Amino acid sequence: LKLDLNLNLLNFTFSTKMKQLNGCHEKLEESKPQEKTRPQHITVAVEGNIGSGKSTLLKHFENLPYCEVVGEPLDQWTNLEGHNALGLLYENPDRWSFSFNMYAQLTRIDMHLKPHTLPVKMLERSLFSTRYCFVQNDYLNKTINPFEFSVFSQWFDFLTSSGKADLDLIVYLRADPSVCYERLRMRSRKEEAVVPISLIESLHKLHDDWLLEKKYPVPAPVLVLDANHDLDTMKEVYKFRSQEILCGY
Ligand code: D5M
Ligand code: MG
Repeated sequence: LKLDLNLNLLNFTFSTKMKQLNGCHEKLEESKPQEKTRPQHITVAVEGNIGSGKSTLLKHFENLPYCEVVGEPLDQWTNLEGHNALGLLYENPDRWSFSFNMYAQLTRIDMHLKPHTLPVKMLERSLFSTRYCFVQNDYLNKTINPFEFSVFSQWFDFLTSSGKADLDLIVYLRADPSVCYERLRMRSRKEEAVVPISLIESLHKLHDDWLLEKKYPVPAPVLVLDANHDLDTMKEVYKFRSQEILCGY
């Protein structure tokens, strides 16, 4: 009986030790560093006011071997079968805001649908800023009427509900309206000669409402970068923060 009890005790101690060891093993498994999982295809939208420096950021990243840049289709906006849509918009916003934005929306879904050839696709703005910044501004200013706003919004809902316009990250270049306005004047694009600072101020507020205050749906995490610095400093910022901007690439 004594031998039997001793054997049972030995058995119990052994199995308890084994359980403890297994537990340890499980804990070790848990603490093993996880394989980095990042999606094969990333889409980053660069958002920001007119003159916030989006093109400079895109230029910085466009030569990397794993990043392709899709710029705003200004050529299409200034020459649609001979019509200068952007020029008309700024000449007479009451008359042309709806037409311009319906066309802008078409060219934007085209940017979103462009197939990836490299792991990271970087867009200059998106369907979302057209809706939550530009069209929202037109609606508030009454350069788009409620009927036009409904038509635009139903197209927007249709285009974004497919999941084809999904984003992985929004990089928000945030600069003071006075800085943006100065840059806009320096680049002297002929269509923009009539842009008043009040438009830059309204767009600044709408970008903040959307991307900081989240007053409208924000489709991806937002990385906010202070874009008030001069060109050389901004290039240093992009170098220093490129991993964050490219979602780990
Ligand atoms: O410049 C893009 C130009 O196009 C600038 O003048 C603003 C204008 N733009 C862009 N999207 C819209 C929409 N949806 N409505 C009205 N105007 C627009 P950049 O500064 O390079 O973004
Ligand atoms: Mg630009």
